[in-house]
Amino acid sequence: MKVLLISANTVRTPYYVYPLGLDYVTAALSSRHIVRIADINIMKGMDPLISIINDFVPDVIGLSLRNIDNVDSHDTKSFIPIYRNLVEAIRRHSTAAIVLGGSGFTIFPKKLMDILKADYGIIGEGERLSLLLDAIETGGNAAAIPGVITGASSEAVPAPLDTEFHRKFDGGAHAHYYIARGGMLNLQTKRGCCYTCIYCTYPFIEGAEFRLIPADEVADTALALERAGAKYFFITDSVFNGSYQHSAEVARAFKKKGLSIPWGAFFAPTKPPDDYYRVMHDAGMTHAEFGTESLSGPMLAAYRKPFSINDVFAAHAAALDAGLYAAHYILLGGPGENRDTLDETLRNAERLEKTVIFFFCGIRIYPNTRIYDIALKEGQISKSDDLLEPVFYQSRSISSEEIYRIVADLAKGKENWFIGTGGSRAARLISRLHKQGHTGPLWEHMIR
Ligand code: B12
Ligand code: SF4
Repeated sequence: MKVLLISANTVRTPYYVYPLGLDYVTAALSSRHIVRIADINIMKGMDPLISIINDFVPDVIGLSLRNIDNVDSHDTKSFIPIYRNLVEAIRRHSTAAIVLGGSGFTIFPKKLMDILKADYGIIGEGERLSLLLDAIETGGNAAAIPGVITGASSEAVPAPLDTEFHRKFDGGAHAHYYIARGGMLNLQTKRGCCYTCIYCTYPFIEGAEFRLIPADEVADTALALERAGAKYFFITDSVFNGSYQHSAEVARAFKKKGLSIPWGAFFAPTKPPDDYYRVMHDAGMTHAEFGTESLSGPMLAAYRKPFSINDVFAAHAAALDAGLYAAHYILLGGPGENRDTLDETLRNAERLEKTVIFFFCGIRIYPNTRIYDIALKEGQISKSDDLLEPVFYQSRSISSEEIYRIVADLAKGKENWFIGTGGSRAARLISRLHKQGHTGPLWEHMIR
């Protein structure tokens, strides 16, 4: 069969993100299929896509839906209209079966099937497209494949793959588009997350257990990114240090194989083993992005974070001692947030030295999370709300507007405190620096 895989993502802030998921989907498809990738980010308007469709005449078109909205409680942008236009244009020029997939799709499968009138969807890992193609070819029962949803079938919980998964990275023109715009590519070392933070979709999207990619295989892929011209890569794992042992093995494999480009990852600020961050730094790591979320004891407990305030300071100090840049993400306004917990977080944030802090004022409520159940119980949402249009949790004791005002006031004059990812001002700055040849996420320039 001829399969056209389209990355529908057009978001370029905080920076361009290479559509990693499609490398995995492609790798899983049998060589008897002819597969092409089209990336909407690279195209000017719809005409180039229509030309590809007319030339290639695909039997199946897979659409990767990564982002649903920008998750900004004060300036919400939905990407659904872009996807709707895209599907309408495809339908005008092709009779191919349309299959939806991707992390955004996985959070809202049924609703997106309804809106986009697709033929099939794959909830969770898209490697199962291989089984779906077999079913389409042979007239088999597609709806019986785990994770596959059809217009008629009901929503299912994504069952994590019980097979290995591999990446097919060819380093061609597609990768070069991203390399030319900031030099950044991305890398996965494992899937899943075993923690249970109340607001988080990642265990639902990727599974609740870590599934590790062998360290040597990860390092070989990292080398392939470097050879293709990447100047930096970001590790997309939910939490890189979720397994201290595996992440250290990966870092050692980078070093052993002679990787020379810098890289960064998301970390949980749990108390690290001795020398952990030195091992990371020795292997070329430069940026640690900590998912700290709060610096108030009661709020860390309410969010079910697997660390304490002391752990945060210990992890921060260890990262700095090792010579790394450290940033913290803070999520304000969850269940139990009040003026005291907010003040505690802000006071402690002021004590974090040599860092950049990104404050998010308002937690988006996603289905299949604990905060969804809390919001339901509190009457903030009802079972019929589909939440595709973002709804942000409201603490009973302090409004998100008040939180925003207090943080914005305090952030004035602090060059290293940002609301959200810094909005269009930060995005313009990053884009300018990337054009000047700087590489990486660039927040190190704001460290104070
Ligand atoms: C890493 C990450 C980032 C990093 C990316 C760094 C980098 N250089 O790659 C950073 C921090 C920059 C980032 C930024 C943003 N992110 Co982000 N990010 C993630 C994260 C944790 C992993 C994404 C990833 O690469 N996964 C690994 C790859 C291999 O998996 P995958 O792409 O999902 O593909 C698999 C399946 O989805 C499926 N699949 C994919 N495509 C297709 C296509 C077909 C046809 C099929 C069948 C299947 C399929 O198969 C693949 C293999 O199994 C996800 C959460 C998560 N755990 O998924 C959020 C996530 C995608 N991000 C999200 C958001 C919102 C954003 C931002 C918009 C936030 C913001 N306001 O700045 C920006 C957008 C950036 C951009 N330019 O697009 C949301 C999207 C949901 C939503 N509400 O829209 C997610 C889901 C997190 C969440 N809140 O739940 N992000
Ligand atoms: S917030 Fe991080 S540590 Fe917590 S469940 Fe999500 S990915 Fe795991």
